Amino acid sequence: MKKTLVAVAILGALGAPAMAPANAYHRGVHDGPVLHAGNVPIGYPGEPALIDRTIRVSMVDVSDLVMSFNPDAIEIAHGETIQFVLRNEGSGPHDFVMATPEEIADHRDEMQGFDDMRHEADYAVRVEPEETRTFIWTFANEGDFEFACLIPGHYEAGMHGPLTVD
Ligand SMILES: [Cu+2]
Repeated sequence: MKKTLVAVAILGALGAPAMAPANAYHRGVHDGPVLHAGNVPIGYPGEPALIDRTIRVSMVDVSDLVMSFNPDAIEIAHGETIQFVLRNEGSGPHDFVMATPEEIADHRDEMQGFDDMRHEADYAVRVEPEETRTFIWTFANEGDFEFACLIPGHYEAGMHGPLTVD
């Protein structure tokens, strides 16, 4: 029961900013650059030759209730191609998912009760303990996005942060 209440409270908090990225989505779909297959509002997989910057993100779990990403906020310039280097410093698997706040909320609903469900979309990566994974992403659209780990309980434990593209 307590877990349900926490989830509802967080979903409520996400409600307010949920409108802004919808505009970014429509701009990207209708007026944006030529879209690659599998493109999503936040952008598309980037080319190694076009990397502008590397961002290293570590995943930490102190306990089942205290988890985090470091850094806990990411700012990116519109059009930048980023190489992410994800390092799992924790004791269990963690996901790095980038999406609009409303997509994150939808995925969290789907994930509840499915511990083994994996998100293997272009913008979602699972990293096992002691593992490092990299991926390259081009941020084609401005907007207020979010990054998060959607394994049940991890968002509530602290694994989420704003990802701003402007
Ligand atoms: Cu996690």
